[in-house]
Amino acid sequence: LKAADTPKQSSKQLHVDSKWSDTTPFASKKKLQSWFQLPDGNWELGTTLQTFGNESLISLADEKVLRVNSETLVPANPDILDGVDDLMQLSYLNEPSVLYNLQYRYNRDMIYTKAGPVLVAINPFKKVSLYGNDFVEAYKRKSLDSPHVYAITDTAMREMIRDEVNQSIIISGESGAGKTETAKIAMQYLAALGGGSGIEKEILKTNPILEAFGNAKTLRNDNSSRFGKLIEIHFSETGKISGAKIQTLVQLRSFALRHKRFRQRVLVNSPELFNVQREKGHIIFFISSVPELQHSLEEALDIVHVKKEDQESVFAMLAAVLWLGNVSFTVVDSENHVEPVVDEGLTNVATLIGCNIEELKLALSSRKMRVGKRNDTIIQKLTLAQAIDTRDALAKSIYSCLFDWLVEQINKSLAVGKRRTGRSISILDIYGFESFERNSFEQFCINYANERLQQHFNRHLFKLEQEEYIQDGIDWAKVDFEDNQACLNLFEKKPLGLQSLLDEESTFPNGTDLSFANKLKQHLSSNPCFRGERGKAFTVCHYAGEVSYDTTGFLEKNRDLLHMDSIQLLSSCTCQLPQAFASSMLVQSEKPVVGALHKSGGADSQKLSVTTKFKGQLFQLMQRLENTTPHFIRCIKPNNFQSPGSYNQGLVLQQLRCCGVLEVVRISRSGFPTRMSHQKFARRYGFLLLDHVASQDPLSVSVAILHQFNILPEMYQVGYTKLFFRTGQIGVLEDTRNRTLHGILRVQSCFRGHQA
Ligand code: AOV
Ligand code: MG
Repeated sequence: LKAADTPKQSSKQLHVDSKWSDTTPFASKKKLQSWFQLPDGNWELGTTLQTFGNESLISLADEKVLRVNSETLVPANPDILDGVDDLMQLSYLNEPSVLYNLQYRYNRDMIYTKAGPVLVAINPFKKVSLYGNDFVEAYKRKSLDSPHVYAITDTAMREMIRDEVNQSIIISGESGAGKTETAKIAMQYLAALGGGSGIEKEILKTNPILEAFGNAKTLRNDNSSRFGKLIEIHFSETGKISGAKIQTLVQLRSFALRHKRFRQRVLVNSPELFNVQREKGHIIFFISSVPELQHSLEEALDIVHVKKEDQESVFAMLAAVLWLGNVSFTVVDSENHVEPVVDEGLTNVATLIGCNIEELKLALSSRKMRVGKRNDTIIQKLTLAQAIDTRDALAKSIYSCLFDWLVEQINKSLAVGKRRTGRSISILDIYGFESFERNSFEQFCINYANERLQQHFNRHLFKLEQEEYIQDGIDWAKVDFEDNQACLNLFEKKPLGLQSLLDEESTFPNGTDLSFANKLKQHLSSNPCFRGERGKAFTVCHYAGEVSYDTTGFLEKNRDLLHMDSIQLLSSCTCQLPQAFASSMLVQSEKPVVGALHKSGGADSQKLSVTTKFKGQLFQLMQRLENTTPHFIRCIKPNNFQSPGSYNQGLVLQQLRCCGVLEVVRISRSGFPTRMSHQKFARRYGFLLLDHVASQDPLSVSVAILHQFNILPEMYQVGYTKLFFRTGQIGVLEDTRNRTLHGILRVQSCFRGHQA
């Protein structure tokens, strides 16, 4: 608090004043209060007892009195603003005030709050009674208008019909923050509003299917999606759902199937089989071990018209992937060459994919190579490490193909009919920005995607703000705005950007993670968003903060090689799915490259690099979003234990930064975030005028107030219908208003005392 804002009173008077504060309806118990940051990072409300020079004496809740530098104090909002349902209503839009407001609401099970155009959703980690038919009805009839996923979905629906423009609902947030649940809640609302044809039931059933195959149990979330998803829901002219289309973003999955002993033989219906645990910190898919879920999965597959026999094949492929993980090898010579052990695992894989057991053994333990001028084929035996990599690459490829195949089947079933209107609402559920102690290739891709989304978000907000200012005749040039284009350039620039350099290094036979890291330092060090670190690491300045990446494993993960031998094995299978997978793998391969490419000299299928594929899919996705009106939902995880009722300020703050909520606040702050109509302003503060104003129209009264209070011209703008203020300006007026009202009350009370 600036000294000028603080009424000069003795501590005795202050005591009297706070008593008043507690009993009068106009009271502002926090009028002398501000936020003080404790050493643990948490903020606490403190009362300023005295200010001298640049120091303040403050008392905290536990009656402790501290002498602090006044500049470290952050102003708190007046009481009347406790728990407002839009953060933009706060007079002081600082971090502790935002945190406090969200917590205030969260403690009362109000998990949704608006931050201007953005909906903030804090994961309750428990059932909250905010959903279901009654709520759907209430939002539909608009008898409820508190922030909610239903409300934002309703807006999207209305705007789609009113403006005839496609809409999108963009959900982001950390792992476990509630994105997938939120997406489902939005889908349920759409199904309730646009249902009728029956296709909405199919659409809702895509969730359990994709979750069964695309989710995994991780440290952060028991049901974590390992893929990004955009579902485009189409509507007929009458506003009924007519179909849908799903697009997924590369599954980012570290895959490590190691020697797990399964108790059961390959039986499609034995659920234990489909429960592979995490190992060495890597994540593997899992299908629930609960039989009912297995059953409901089959039911869901029925509903989206996956034929029974195809379902059998799906489970067979899944079992094959699992059994592959059980395949082990024995060393057969002094050069560490290996052969697969012929056991239950190996024979089951052969049976399940329909191949010859000898061919499977060969594919897992050797590599065909062409050598010499005559291109003679020789067979090279694999070492143990190579064989394990080959086995895991095969399992991973089959699994990825299986997932893509399922999405394709679902899309066929949900295909939009011929009489399409082209109107749609897309829901995007994407992994949010990640920053860990150690960040790898997965974070590199995820954070790049978020950087793109952030730009989309910024541009949209900027546009919205601009429209409102222009509508009210405000000088728009006074608002500054920062973009994250520089960081995107760092990733995307050709030939000297992070992605190009990674792809280039990945194709070099002698490229290593270290040589890649060195190349980055050599070419990018002048970029302000980049910093080389010691050894194999580098740091990127993202919009959400700095992230250091460890390049260990980057090249291998980016190459994602699969041997030609493995593809040939699949195409030789008698079962239909492996054959289809082999063809799609060949389509993906630009060209099968022979020899020389790889250190080991094997023939590998040179697929598009993962970075390139990821970027391609992301661009497609962004393109689809670009032509829509976006609505943003930011999911926040209040604690790391998936437990209800616990709110960790530091954790929430970090996410607010990462998901751009504080950026919204910043953008608004750089403009004129507080808006009040001429009428409201004149009504609220008019009584403070000392001089008579000739004209009583709201605009003249408003201007007179501004003059009387010496509000600096750069601190406000007068629009056609509203007054626009920089942050905090209204707070000053509110304080004076409150003080004056107290004064009046006190005089009245004294007067009454006299009379008595
Ligand atoms: P995510 O999608 O954001 O994580 P989920 O949507 O899977 O997170 O949510 C994680 C868990 O939080 C759920 O399984 C629920 O138990 C709980 N939860 C989330 N939202 C709600 C809600 N509105 N009401 C009650 N419980 C909720 V990840 O996919 O890991 O990035 O990769
Ligand atoms: Mg999810």
